[in-house]
Amino acid sequence: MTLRERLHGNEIAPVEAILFGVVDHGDERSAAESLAELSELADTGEFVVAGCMAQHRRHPDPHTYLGAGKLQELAEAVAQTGASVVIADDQLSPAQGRNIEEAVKVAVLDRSELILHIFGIHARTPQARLQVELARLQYQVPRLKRMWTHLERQRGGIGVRGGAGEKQIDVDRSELRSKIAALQRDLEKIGERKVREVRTRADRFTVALVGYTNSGKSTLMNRLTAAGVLAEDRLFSTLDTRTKPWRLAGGRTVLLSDTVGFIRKLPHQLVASFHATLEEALNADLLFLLVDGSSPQALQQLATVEEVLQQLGAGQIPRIQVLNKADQISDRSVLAPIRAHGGTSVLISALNGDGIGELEAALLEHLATVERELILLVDHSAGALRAEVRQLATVLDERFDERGSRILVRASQAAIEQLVAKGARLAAHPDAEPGTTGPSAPAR
Ligand SMILES: Nc1nc2c(ncn2[C@@H]2O[C@H](COP(=O)(O)OP(=O)(O)OP(=O)(O)O)[C@@H](O)[C@H]2O)c(=O)[nH]1
Ligand SMILES: [Mg+2]
Repeated sequence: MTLRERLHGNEIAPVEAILFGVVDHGDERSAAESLAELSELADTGEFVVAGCMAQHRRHPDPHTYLGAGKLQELAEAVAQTGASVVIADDQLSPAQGRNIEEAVKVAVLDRSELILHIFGIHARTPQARLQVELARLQYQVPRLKRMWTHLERQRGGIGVRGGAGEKQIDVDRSELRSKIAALQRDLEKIGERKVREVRTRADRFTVALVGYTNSGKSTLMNRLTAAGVLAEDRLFSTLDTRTKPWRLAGGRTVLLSDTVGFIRKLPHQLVASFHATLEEALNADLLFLLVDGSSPQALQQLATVEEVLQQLGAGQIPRIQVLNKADQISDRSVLAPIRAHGGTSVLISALNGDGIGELEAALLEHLATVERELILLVDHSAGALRAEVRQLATVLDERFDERGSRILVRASQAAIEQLVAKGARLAAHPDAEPGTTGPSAPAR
C-alpha cells in the first residue's frame, strides 16, 4: 500500500504535513531555514508543508526526540492545522516514533521513511523497485509495532487488542523476513548479471557522475551524450544507473554513467540495497564528483558525498571535482573552500555549456597520466579494427605505408590487450619499421 493510501484510503487529496527537527544550540537559522532540505524532500514526496518546528537542543531526547513542551506544541499545531502527518528531520528509533505518535495522534514519518517513500515513487526499473522494496521492508521490521498502533487507531481500535495484536506482529514480522530473503535472492541474481555486464566493458574507460541529489548529474549527462535522461528540479530524479558513450573531440569515446544522488542521512538500508545499481560507479576508472557550487550548503553536501563514497568502498577511485551551476554563482570567492578539497577542480555550467571544454581537457590530462603511448600497426585490410582503435584509444598521430597504418595512440593496458587480441600489432619501438612487431603487450 502506498503511503498516501495508508493515510487516506484511496482518495487522492493533498496530504498536509508538519515538519519538525532538532537543531544545534549554536544554529541561528529559523525553523524554516534549518528544515529547508526536509521541506524539499516533503515536496518531492508530494506532501504539502503546513508548518515547520525546530527545537534547539544538544541531542534529541532518547524517548521522545523533542522535549516534552515542544512535543505538546507539535500536537497543538497538528490540531490547529488539521495536518495528517508529522515528519522528523532525523531517523527515529522505534520507541521515539511510537511516543511521538501517541502525543500527536497522527501518522509519524521520519526522514528515512520519507526518502524511502520518494524512492518508491521514482523507481522505474524492476531492479530499482526491488531495491526500494527491500530497503523498506528492512526498515519496517523493528518498527512494526508502531505501524500497527497507527492502523489500530484508524480502525477505531476494534478487534485486535493486547495479545492478539502482539501475535499478529509476530506473524507479520516472520512474513516480512521471508519476503526480505526472497527479495535478496532476486537482487543477488540481478547483481551477478550486472557485474558480468560491467566486466565485459572493462576495456572502455568509464567515468561515473556522482554527487549530491539535484547537483546536475543528469543535466551534464544529457549535455555530453545526448542521453535524454530525466533531469528536473526535484530530489532523486535518477534512481537507475545509465551508461552512455561520450565522444570526445578526436573520436575517442569513454563511457559515462549517471547515478543515483546522495543525501545527508541517507538510510543505510538504501545504500546497501543500491549496491548493484551503483556497480558502474564502483567500478569506474574515474569519478566526476559534481557539486552544486551555487548552493550555500555545498561544503556540507560535498562531505556527505565523500562519506557515502567511503561507505560504498569507492573512496579510492580518482576523481575530478566538477563545480556546477556556474551561471548561478555571482561571487566566485565562495568557491575557494570547496576547491581546497584537493585535486583537479573545473567550474562548469551543465545548463549553458560553459566550461565543458575545460572539463574535457581535464579528462584528457588525467588519461595521459594513467595510460601509455605506443604505436599500433593495423593492416589496410582491417578497416573495422582501425575504427575500433579510434574508439578505445586517443589517436595522437597516424601514418600510412604500403602495408597499413602506424597509429601513435595513448590507451589503457586493457584497451591495448583488446586491440592486440583483435589483430593490431605493437611496434617494438616508436621508430621501428612497419612489420617489426613487438612480442606481446609489454608490461607497464
Ligand atoms: N542554473 C543551473 N541549473 C542547473 C545546472 N545544471 C543542472 N541544473 C538544474 O538543476 C536541477 C537538477 O538537475 P539534475 O540534472 O536533475 O540533477 P541530478 O544531480 O541528476 O539530480 P538527481 O537525479 O535528483 O540526483 C534541474 O532543474 C536542472 O535544470 C546549471 O549548470 N545551472
Ligand atoms: Mg539525475
